[in-house]
Amino acid sequence: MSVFRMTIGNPIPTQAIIHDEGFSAIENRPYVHALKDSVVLTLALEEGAPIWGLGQQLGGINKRGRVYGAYCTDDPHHTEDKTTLYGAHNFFVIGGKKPLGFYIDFPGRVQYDVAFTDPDQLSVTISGTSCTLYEIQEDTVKDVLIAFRKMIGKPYLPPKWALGYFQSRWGYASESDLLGVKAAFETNDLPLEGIYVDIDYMEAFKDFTIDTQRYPDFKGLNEMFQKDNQYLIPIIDAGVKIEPGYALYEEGLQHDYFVKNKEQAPYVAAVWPGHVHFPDFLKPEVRKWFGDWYQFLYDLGIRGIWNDMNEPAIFYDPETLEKAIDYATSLKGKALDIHSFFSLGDVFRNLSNQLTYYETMQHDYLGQTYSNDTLHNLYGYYMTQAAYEGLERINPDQRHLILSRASHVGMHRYGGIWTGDNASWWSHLALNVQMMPSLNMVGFLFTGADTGGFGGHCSGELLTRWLQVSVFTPLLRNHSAIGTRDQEPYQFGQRVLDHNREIMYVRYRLLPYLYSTMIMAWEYDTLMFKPLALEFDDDRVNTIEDQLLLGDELMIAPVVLPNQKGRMLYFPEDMTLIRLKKDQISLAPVTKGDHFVPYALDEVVCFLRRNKTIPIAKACQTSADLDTNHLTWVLGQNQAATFEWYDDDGQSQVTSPLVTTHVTISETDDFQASEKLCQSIVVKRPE
Ligand code: MIG
Repeated sequence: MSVFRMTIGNPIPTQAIIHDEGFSAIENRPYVHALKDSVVLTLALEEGAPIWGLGQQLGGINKRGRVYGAYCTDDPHHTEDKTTLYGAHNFFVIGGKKPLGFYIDFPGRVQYDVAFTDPDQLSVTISGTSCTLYEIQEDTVKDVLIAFRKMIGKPYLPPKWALGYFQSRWGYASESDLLGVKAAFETNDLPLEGIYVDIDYMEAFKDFTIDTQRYPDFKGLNEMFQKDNQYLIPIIDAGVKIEPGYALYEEGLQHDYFVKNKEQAPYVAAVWPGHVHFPDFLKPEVRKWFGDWYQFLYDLGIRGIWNDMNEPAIFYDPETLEKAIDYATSLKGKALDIHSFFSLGDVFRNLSNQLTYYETMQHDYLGQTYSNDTLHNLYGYYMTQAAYEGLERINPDQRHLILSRASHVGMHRYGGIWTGDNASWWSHLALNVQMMPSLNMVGFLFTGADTGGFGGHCSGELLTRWLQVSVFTPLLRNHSAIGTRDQEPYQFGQRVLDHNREIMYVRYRLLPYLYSTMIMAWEYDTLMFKPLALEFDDDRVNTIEDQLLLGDELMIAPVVLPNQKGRMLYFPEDMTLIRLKKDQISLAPVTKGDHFVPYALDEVVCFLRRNKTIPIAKACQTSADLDTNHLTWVLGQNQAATFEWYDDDGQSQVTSPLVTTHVTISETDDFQASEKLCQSIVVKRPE
């Protein structure tokens, strides 16, 4: 592996890169321009060379033709003109004959102009004078991706049950709401692995408290779920409510654990609980303290958590709000011209997440003081490290479910991410597909989007089509915002319910395959979801943005538009079409080229590559009921194939090298069903 490292100035350490053995130090590169307040990279692009990477971003798999920013931002309106989301992932690869990878190790704001202003140039603006730059040279894009993943270390792995179907909704207001959801899944014969429990469970939005009015016996409630092998996953927010007598607040104050303002007093901002302080997660002792608090939830039986608002999101700070109110007051009784009228609205509309808040916040990091703005992207990362290590101290032998909204490269070692507050829009379904490979490239394997969309009102058809996508992503969570149309799979009438049931059960049928594939991607530092262009050397595949490879075996090509009966797609080689339902598997050969493939609402369609086989389980209610001793192995257009299969108890720590089983399936095995070119066979699991 050829990695070159260039240190500019005196960079702030981020712990993103943890393996740097054998790297060559370089002094300079002609594309690096150190300016007064920034470092700018200008990279010439070959015509048509694709750009991969950048992690969580709007836009395509190929990043060309757009601007992007890396600055963790809570913006729930992911419209096309936006440039920043919740994560900051400064890794990209320029494809073409001699692929080049770059990682910009810098925790502040970075902006990318990827062949937008100039079609032949990629420029990066780093908002600071110090950073570490890594340049990765390999023969293929795939090798660059592997090299980068080796540099950043193995991803966090969730327990197997985290890959079950989870329901969620902001606004489940009480114990009876949660029990009602559980019962409705049972009555409607739908599998359910658990519920993500949003801020409504807390007392006045205070972390590590339970509202006992609405949840009189949270522990007992959790036990009711647990006896059916279901899990509750409560949310934790970054801000700690300022409230005398509240233990978390008092301890934080007493030990000087909160982020300061410029006067060295704890910084005050407002989020859900009203006025809050932010734990300074950049300090190890604060991570230890806050991490230990997860014990409160653990003792209630909780085995997974969900960290939110950790960009950190700020609704307003009291001083800025005061100024806004003063401004409004100064206009009182005046006849407003159009400018003052609009500025009045803007003053309030723009109160959230202002740059000045982050400039005011002061961290104590590695013995130095930094304003949050200069290392903004590390905050959620270290909050999630605190959660991971806290749970690890409580139970080192088990994996826990850990999900975070904000992220940075390096955080992938401590938790997964969901893609934040998307909307119930068809375009966001397409975006979900496009984002998966890029998230894998920067180390996130346990990831997925809010199925059905978070904001806005979902239609039955959109939810069904979305389930057909999420059925393949490790995180499968139907989540929606308070005030939007109810979005549980049974809220759209009998027909939609019947469709959703088929698909949700298929998730469990695919679980042995998905679990193995995720952990294999962990072991080999590869992508679980790959753009087709990484595997096929064919001009057509370079432009495909709505089909992906999943593991080494499957291609997926979901329907992401309304009112469709199927879709056109391109087969880069002969494949086997697999149609899956709760109790059916049907197979058909497809030849290389373009074909229209019917895709109904009550099935899951995927395509098996040549000389491959995958296991399909029987449908079941939760991952605990999964029967991996009786699997149907689907064999494609070949007489035999071998699958490298990983499985375990689903919760013990995974260690490398993996112990895997090579399962060889051939035509001569015990056939259960057979068609001319494709067979579905049942084999027993090898001893
Ligand atoms: O300001 O906890 O992204 O999943 O439902 C909104 C309420 C705060 C944002 C999260 C979303 C969650 C919501 N939270």
